[in-house]
Amino acid sequence: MTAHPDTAARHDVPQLDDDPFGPQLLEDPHDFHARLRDSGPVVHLPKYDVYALGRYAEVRAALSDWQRFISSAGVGLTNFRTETPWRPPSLLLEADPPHHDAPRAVLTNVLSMRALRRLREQWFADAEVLADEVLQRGGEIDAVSELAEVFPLRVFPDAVGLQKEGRENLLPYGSFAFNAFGPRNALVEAGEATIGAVSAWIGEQCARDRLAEGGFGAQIWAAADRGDITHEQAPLMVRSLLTAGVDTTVNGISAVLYSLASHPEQYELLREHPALIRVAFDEAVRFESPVQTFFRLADDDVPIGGTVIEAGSKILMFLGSANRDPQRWDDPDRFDLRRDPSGHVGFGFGLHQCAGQHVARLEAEALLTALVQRVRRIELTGTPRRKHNNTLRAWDSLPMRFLPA
Ligand code: HEM
Ligand code: OVM
Repeated sequence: MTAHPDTAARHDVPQLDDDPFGPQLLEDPHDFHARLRDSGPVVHLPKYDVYALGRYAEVRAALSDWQRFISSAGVGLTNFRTETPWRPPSLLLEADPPHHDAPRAVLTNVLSMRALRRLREQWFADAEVLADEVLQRGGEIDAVSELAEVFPLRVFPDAVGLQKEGRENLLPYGSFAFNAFGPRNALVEAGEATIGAVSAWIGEQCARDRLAEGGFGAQIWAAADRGDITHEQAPLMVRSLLTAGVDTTVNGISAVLYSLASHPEQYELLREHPALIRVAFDEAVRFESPVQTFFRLADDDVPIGGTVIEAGSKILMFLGSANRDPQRWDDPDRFDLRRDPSGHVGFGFGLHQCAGQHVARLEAEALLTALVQRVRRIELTGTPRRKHNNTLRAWDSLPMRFLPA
């Protein structure tokens, strides 16, 4: 199990005994992140025998160095070289060049800003309808179940070309997949009883004859017809959309709503300057980092920070910590629309940088545009509750009041 049997004997690497996947740190990781960054450029976590990167410079360097920090052994704790993954590996997320190249080129095209232009008008109209519905109900809602989950589920499955029936499987599938990047703790075990049926539904929807004409799914199959990818690859690429495309945006939208509700002066600034809407979403992705962590595997001995990460070791990159590294960001714990959040690693960086980031940004832009036009102020009316997930910084409930303009 250990890449280096003499783990405990190493004196050149700082160690932290914390469990980043335990309930305490999932509830609030920020103090741990600060200790991680302060301990050194690389820290050993004996609990899982992995190396941890918490500083912006090292996280970004690791994300950039796909030759030495590889993804094909899995980007979770499970080492695909020695353990069996819970499902066939992703052709995108869990692949290295050259295998990664063709699927990535196809998906980059299907989800490009240019390709999304045809969705913009409909998504903005859908957002207006939803915002009006919220206000008609009096504006007092749980922003998770009545807004952040509703909007992506109204627009994204239609854009993929999914049938209506069974869409309730999408959130549980994504939630399980993101938990499965962590250790097999209680969060994973809680999903195991139902994941078989949920996975079966997801698998069925990836077939060509299930996907409506013109959608992202059909476009992936069309790429196979052109020979850009094989027909065997197409269903697994559709599966990537169904895995990564919903829970991420739900928590991204939750993050920006929470950030604006808890920083009313920033919401006021946004209403005065709607041109800041896209900055607001990226600043929320930096500030909250809805995807907190991903792993790599060292394909070679890698010298880093005066020590050596041995070949075969797993490396845990803390995106959420890098995104609040005071060496990179002024006043990192402040949600501030006047800063330039670009360069954050909330969507990753380099070869594997989020293929769906334009989808996420368009969803958020549509929703925030509808809100700033209609809502004068967003208030928290109760205590927000986190939902623990091994990878996602998620919410169970965000009680809010939307005051009409
Ligand atoms: C990759 C975050 C939304 C599809 C990634 C990665 C991150 C990320 C951090 C990099 C993984 C790595 O380096 O190993 C997010 C966040 C989102 C979001 C924070 C929302 C706020 C989406 C959406 C889709 C999507 C909406 C699909 C429509 C993907 C895919 C990859 C990916 C397919 C793998 C790309 C590759 O390996 O080449 N995402 N994502 N994501 N994301 Fe997203
Ligand atoms: C995938 C994928 C990509 C990004 C994130 C993710 C569950 C999955 O290609 O299946 O998380």
